[in-house]
Amino acid sequence: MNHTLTDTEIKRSTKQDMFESPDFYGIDDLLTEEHILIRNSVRDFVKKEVSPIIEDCAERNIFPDYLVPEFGKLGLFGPTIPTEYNPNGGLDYIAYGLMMQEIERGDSGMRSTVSVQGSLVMFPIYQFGSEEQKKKFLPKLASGEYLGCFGLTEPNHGSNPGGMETRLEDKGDYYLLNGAKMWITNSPKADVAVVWAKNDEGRIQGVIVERSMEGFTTPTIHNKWSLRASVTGELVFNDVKIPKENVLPNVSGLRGPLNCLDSARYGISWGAIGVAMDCYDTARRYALERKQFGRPIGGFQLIQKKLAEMLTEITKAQLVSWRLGVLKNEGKATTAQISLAKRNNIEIAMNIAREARQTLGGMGITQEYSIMRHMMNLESVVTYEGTHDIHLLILGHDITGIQAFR
Ligand code: TGC
Ligand code: FAD
Repeated sequence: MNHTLTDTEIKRSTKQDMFESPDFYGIDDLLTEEHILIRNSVRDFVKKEVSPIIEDCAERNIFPDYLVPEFGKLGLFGPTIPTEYNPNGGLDYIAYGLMMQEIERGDSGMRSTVSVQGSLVMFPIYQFGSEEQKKKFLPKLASGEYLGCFGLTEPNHGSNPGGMETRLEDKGDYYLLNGAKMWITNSPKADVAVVWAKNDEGRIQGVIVERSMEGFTTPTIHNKWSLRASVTGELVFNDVKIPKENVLPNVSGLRGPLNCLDSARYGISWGAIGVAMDCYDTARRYALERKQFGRPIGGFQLIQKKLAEMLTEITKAQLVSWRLGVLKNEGKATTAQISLAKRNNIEIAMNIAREARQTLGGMGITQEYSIMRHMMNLESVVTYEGTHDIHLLILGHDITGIQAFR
């Protein structure tokens, strides 16, 4: 990746990140030593490298791209992919979830970069790619030498990706790609894009588009109030010649991209817990320090109600994601179960962020604290990877057997 930033160009805060995670039901006892080690190493990294720079990045709308190889060194990219293709891989889905929890505790935009790279770029190449594609792309994506993006959403097709208009025409020796994708995380910086397009028969196929291909551009989307430390853009294909060896050979149909989304949505369910924990921890500390009417506000029943309800919802969400991780490890997690976890955990994170912000009074709207940034980020998280209502409809379909999408 072509880095445009160094860490010296970003203002580092000297404020220490004191985060401590709540573990009210002893969930740590359900984890292995390796899980805890991984969780703690990502937590330490976030405290040292993300928390000090993230407010400045979010304020100035800067993607700290110099962190991408650092994420690679930490093993955040594609941790469940076998070590044959990812030297840091071979881990289970609980380890992956804990990584997403910790990185999103720092910032949802950082988790976006990581989950797109791992679940939406490396996963489809690993799951549906040829041996040559796996060897060519996976090690570079795992190390962060390459940054990837995932192109499914189009200007006219968001919740309904099956209606996509991007076309892949067979020209004999090669394919020709035409169309556009919208709202693509990482796209302006990406070296490779996994793109979903319809072939001559109208079937959806996945292709690996490389930065150097003529006719391929990635304009940045500006003026976001959310995920400001993440970079989002378009993918525009104007007669892009795609070599036949860049088509993912082992999948066709919407199940290709939706299968990748299952993995990314699972990670988001853990990431949302990270955000909720950060907001709760900030509110708890503040409530013990801030005095009004001659005593800490944490002594007032209404503040205690907020904190007690936050802890209750975090604990329930932790149990949901942990159990879902076990089901994923056993290959049993269903799309509807994943929808329940993504939907629930983002909703509780949004509620907790709002209550935590109010606990801080006026200070809650400042950059001194992470809560307002998290609140703004969650507006994207509740929208991407399937909106809140789409996940409700996936659950409704599962419960009744009746599709209510159309
Ligand atoms: P439907 O008819 O239900 O299904 C079409 C085909 O797909 C199969 N299928 C799945 N396969 C694997 N995994 C799943 N989760 C699957 N869900 C469905 C299904 O069996 C069928 O197969 P076949 O062989 O019969 O064709 O599809 P539909 O067109 O009715 O749509 C269903 C719906 C609305 C649930 C789906 O399209 C959907 O999930 N929409 C939301 C779109 C979405 O989530 N987009 C995300 C874009 S990527 C993104 O946001 C990245 S942000 C990353 C970040 O920054 O973190
Ligand atoms: P629409 O589909 O137009 O939905 C608008 C509203 O209508 C929503 O409330 C929705 O719930 C509702 N709605 C739609 N259909 C129905 C229905 N059948 N019944 C009831 N209500 C319905 N996409 C990618 O492919 N790759 C990425 O990397 C990526 N990154 C993103 C990053 C950010 C910051 C954001 C904001 C989005 C990103 N997306 C990405 C796109 C994201 O997945 C879409 O925004 C999302 O799927 C919703 O699509 P839409 O925005 O077109 O909304």
